[in-house]
Formats: sequence, structure tokens, C-alpha cells
Amino acid sequence: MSANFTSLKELLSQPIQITITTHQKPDGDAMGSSLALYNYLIQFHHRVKVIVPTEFPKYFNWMPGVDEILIYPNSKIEADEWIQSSDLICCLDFNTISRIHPMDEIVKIAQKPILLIDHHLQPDSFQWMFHDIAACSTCELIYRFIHELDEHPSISELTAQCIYTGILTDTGNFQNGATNRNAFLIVADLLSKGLNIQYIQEQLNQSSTESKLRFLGNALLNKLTVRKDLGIAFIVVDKKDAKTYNLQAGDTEGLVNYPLSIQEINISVLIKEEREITKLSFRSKGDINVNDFARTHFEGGGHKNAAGGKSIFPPDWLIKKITELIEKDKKKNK
Ligand SMILES: [Mn+2]
Repeated sequence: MSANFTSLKELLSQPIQITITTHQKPDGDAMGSSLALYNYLIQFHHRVKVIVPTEFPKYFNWMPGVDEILIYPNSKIEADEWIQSSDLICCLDFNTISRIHPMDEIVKIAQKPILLIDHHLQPDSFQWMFHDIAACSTCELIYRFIHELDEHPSISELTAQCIYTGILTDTGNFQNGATNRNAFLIVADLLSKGLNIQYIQEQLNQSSTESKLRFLGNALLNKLTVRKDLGIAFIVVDKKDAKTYNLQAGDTEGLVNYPLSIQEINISVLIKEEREITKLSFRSKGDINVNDFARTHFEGGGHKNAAGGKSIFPPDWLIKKITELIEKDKKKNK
């Protein structure tokens, strides 16, 4: 352990009050890493709360510790008080403090020591950083962090379930470019802690609804634009879809990956119209860097093969704009 982490270990050597937080619209890795660290730390009588900046999808409701989570906008007074009397704030699965808006303000005001555990590119600087872009998920880093604290840590079955959830979802079921050797090594160890893979599969991938499945069907049949000549495909989700299919938090998760199953398609873009803004998700194959693309043009970023962004323009305009950018890029590289 580096000298840097010795001071953190010291801080954790007696029970303290801890806030764990993660990015807006938490995904499997955000939920998994937060609840894994929560379940691990409470074993040592720390007072720990997971506080998330926005709602999370219902399909995470089975996760151990989920009932104790505070959703910031619904519990602002309690959350503000908790954060201000915390001894440590753990920021998981995001690289810049604006990703926890509207919680960012109180975290800045509170001026507490911050531990960042994350695998996104180009993170801001914090007191303690446990950061590695080669990690398949923040859950991989939680597993490694726990081993930094204790060479032979006690990882319960509940903690194992949470770590597995993040590894499974961020690697796209061990299939995308983030998948690494550690993913398999860690899961092998988690199996020895009592992890039941079939149980997690039922919770995550076999608990959908009819309307969500029909939404997927409609999106692929009617809302998909394919430009094989440019290697790019778009799926649009507009406000009408949200109403027709009663879309809930997380219901478009994974949709952006489908177009990449087409042989000629190397970049997939999901364009989602929200109340005041249009959200973009990018996925790519191989060496194509959508992190740079999202950063340069759409105030976003993330990973090389998976990034997000936003715009004030409507979906039609964005398809035109992105198509132009790709065409220009293609000409330049000729
Ligand atoms: Mn992640």
C-alpha cells in the first residue's frame, strides 16, 4: 500500500461516518460498487449511507442493502446532514463531480476528504484516488481496494453479489472490450464466497416486463437508422416512446449495443429525447474511440468503446450532425 493509502487506512481503523455516492442514473456497476463497499464497510461498525443523485432502475431492487439507499432529491435534508457530518466521502464509478448533480453542491460545500474509486478516463483530482482505466469495472476496483485494506478480507456472499453485478454489467456479460483477466479471476474467487450466478441472472436478465420487450421490438423495427457505408447506426427514443411504453429509469439500458451486432456497423448511437435535453450514448468496436468523439462534440466522455454525451438539439438534427462529422473524418483519413 502506498504512503498515500496509509493515511486512509488509518482513518478507517476505527468506526467513522461514511457517505458513498455514485453517478446519476446509476447502472449495474454504480449500484454494485456502492453496495459492495457498503456491505463490506458495515462489517466494521462504520456508519455508512449510500446516497445516489437520482432514481435507479427497479430491477436493482433485489440488491443487498438497497432499502437503505437515500435518493438525494427525495431526502435532501437528511442527506445534506449526513454528508456534512461524514468523515469520508467515497465517490464511485465517475470521474468528475458534476456527475452527481444535484448532490455536487453539498459535497463541495462539506469539504470532506474524498476517496475516488473509478475506471473512467481523465478523472478530476481527489484526496485519495484508486483509479485504473484498465479495470473492467469499478466493481473490479472495489475488490482490489478491499484487498489493499486487508490482505485476507472477509467478503460475504452479499458483497460478492454486488461485485459480480458490476463486473457482469460493465463487461456486457463478459463480452465487450472492457472484459479482462481480472474479471474472471475475481468471479472465480467470488464463487468460493457463495456467489450464485444463476440467482443474479434471474434478477438482472429475466425480470423484464412485456411493455419493455415490445418497446425493444419497436425500437429495432421502426427507430433504427443504418448507414453501412459509414459504419454507423442510430436508434432514436423520443418523448412519445417514453409515454407509449411507460418507460422507467434504466429501460433503455443495453439498447445501444444491438446495432453493433451488424457486421458492417462499428459505431452505434442511441439518441434519447428527454424533457429539456437530448442524451446520447455511443458504443464502438475495436480501436474506434467514442470517448474522444463524445468529449469533443457533445460535452461527454466515458471509455474508449462506451461513452455518453448531451445536446440541446433534437434527434433529427443530431443524426445529420453526427453523419456529417463521420463523413468528414472518413474523407480526412482517406
Ligand atoms: Mn463502470
